[in-house]
Amino acid sequence: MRLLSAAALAFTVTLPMTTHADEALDELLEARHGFYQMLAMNMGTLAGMAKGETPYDEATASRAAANIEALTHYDLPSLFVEGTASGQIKDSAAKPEIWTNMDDFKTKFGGLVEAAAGASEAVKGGQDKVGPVVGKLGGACKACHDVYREKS
Ligand code: ASC
Repeated sequence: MRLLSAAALAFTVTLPMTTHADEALDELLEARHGFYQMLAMNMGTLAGMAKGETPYDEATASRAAANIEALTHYDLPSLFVEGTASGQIKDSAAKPEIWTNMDDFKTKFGGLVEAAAGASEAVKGGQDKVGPVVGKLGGACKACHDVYREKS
């Protein structure tokens, strides 16, 4: 009897559905998704103006571009912690290749940093200024997604 309850106790102790480590990784993934969501929202603002779907507004365009610039000053690669690749954690679209090519992954992010530099000024002066900025930013997004993001 005593033995049985010890076994039962061991069972409940060793079988929690999630561990602290899992929760930390889930939180990390949530932060990562939030980062991309903020990027996408601001990209959406610029893309809408570039396509003429929303009226050009210089202040709004410049603010969206400034937000993107600010986001690129965050150390995004630091959120790509081991154990958060697709297949390792739910809802991750990060290809495992990121971790075997971390230097290149960082270079790809550097491409976005470069594309975003000066964007808040570059979108000023008229609707025709937005398209080239969106093209540059979108190109940097795509260069990384083509190699390191799972197709959804
Ligand atoms: C966006 C967004 C992306 C990129 C990509 C560029 O606005 O959400 O993932 O641009 O579509 O090719």
